[in-house]
Amino acid sequence: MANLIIRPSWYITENRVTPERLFLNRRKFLRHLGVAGAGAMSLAAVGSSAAEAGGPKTVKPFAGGKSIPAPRHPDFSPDWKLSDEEVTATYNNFYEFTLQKDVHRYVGKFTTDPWSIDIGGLCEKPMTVTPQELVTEFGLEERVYRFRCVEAWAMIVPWTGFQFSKLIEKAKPKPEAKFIRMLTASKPEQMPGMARVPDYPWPYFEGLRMDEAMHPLTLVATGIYGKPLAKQYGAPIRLVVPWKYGYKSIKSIVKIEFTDRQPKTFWETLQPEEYPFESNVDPKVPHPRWSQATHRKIDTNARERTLPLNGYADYVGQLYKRG
Ligand SMILES: Nc1nc2c(c(=O)[nH]1)N[C@H]1C(S)=C(S)[C@@H](COP(=O)(O)O)O[C@H]1N2
Ligand SMILES: [Mo]
Repeated sequence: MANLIIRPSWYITENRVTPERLFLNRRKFLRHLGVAGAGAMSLAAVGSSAAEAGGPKTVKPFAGGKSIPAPRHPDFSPDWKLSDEEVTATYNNFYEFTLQKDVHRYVGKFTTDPWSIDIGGLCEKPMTVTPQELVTEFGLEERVYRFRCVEAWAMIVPWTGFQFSKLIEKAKPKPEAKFIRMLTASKPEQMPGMARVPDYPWPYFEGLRMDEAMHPLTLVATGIYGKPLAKQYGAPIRLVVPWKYGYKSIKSIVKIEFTDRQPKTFWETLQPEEYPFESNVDPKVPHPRWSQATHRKIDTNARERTLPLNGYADYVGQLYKRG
């Protein structure tokens, strides 16, 4: 067994996902994605769903969706069956619009263009950027991730985006910066849910430890199912942290701040025992009001066992080893 390579359970070897001829284009892909020199762990190979439809395509800037579908990253794209797209687009959590799941009915007035994101706090290069600028600079890739809400439902979806680490490195955080705080847009006149729960501490805010934010799995998404994010998913730009409960994946981000202290979060402010800062998916730790041992797939209603760290334990487990 000594030479058996242990892979994360969601890992799939490249020859299972990449048609033979794409191996030849590998170098080209790596070059135009700007990932050629990057770490072996996450960027061993880059295939392309676009390429399967007729040769490699350049990653174009964010422009009403012309940039996507983006090349699929096989290291992050196991052959799991995707959740039904119509179900995931009509079963969302976005409390700024409604406390129910039919968020798509309430997003009509929400404008996501123009959009800008303020990056500041403890960093050398504070800046204001647009989603378009970020996508132009970092490129886009597609990744298939599990997603697990604290309410015990789950889905598997293909996100389009870039690693959060790229954006963090661009801002050059100072050594004292140990955490990142993020903020959702506050547009009460366009977000009918805000007025319905005036006691909530709007705007929605979340946070991560710096090492969590820098982890290769942590994605900034601008698209889903090969299309720009529909508004109910958190257009134009949101976070995806697949080993944590869904509420950590903050939507429609307008601000990113580097801090030296663990920031408060929206849900922690409301109910600290139920929604602590870390909020890693853990089937053994029940929510005070329900079990987290299993979840329901939102499209098929299938019950499945929930995995530690949502199935990403081999990958991110080392972040939580006490030393
Ligand atoms: N700004 C904001 N971000 C948010 C939420 C929210 O209400 N407001 N809900 C969170 C929760 S609880 C979940 S489960 C996910 C849902 O993402 P989805 O609708 O794309 O599936 O978004 C998270 N991000
Ligand atoms: Mo959630």
